[in-house]
Amino acid sequence: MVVFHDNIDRFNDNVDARDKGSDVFASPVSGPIDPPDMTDTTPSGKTDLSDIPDPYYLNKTNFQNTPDEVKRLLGKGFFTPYECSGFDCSEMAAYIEWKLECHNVTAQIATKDNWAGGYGHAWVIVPLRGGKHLAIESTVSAMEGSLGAEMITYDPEYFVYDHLFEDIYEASEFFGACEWDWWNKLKLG
Ligand SMILES: [Ca+2]
Repeated sequence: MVVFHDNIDRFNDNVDARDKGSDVFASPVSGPIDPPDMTDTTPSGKTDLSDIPDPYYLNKTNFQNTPDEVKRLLGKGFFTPYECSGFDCSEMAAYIEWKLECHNVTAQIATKDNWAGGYGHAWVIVPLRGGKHLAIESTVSAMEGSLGAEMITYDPEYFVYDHLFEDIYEASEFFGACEWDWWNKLKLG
């Protein structure tokens, strides 16, 4: 539990520290970590949502659905390095969707099965005031030496997706919580 909170704090280190006091997060279900069965992303048929911490979405300082406010929330990006099939695009997208929603910014998780080279991809879409949208490519800041890289994009390819999930529950119903469980994969050091 302590380690988990430490991880959350560390994750948010680049963000306004005034929010730290409200990082009350229920402990994830304890027990063995899910076996790394990430090569197959097809739904298993049975959906277990009990792995999602409850409560999941927290009430933090309100931000607005504007590019500037989203940028403030994103900060410099991820300190936790990208790890294929461990902490990758889906965990990052889920984390960003969680963070934005906790600050009252509506966000959705988009996925595409055949993004590039046949790989699946996940990212975040934020509806803005006035009907426009921005997309967040969460992986760009996690590559070595790219901390602070611009994650917000308006590239049209980010608005073509196979699925658009409103929240972690919808995304987990479809792909299983293990695809999104950033809360299990934050590492110290
Ligand atoms: Ca959402």
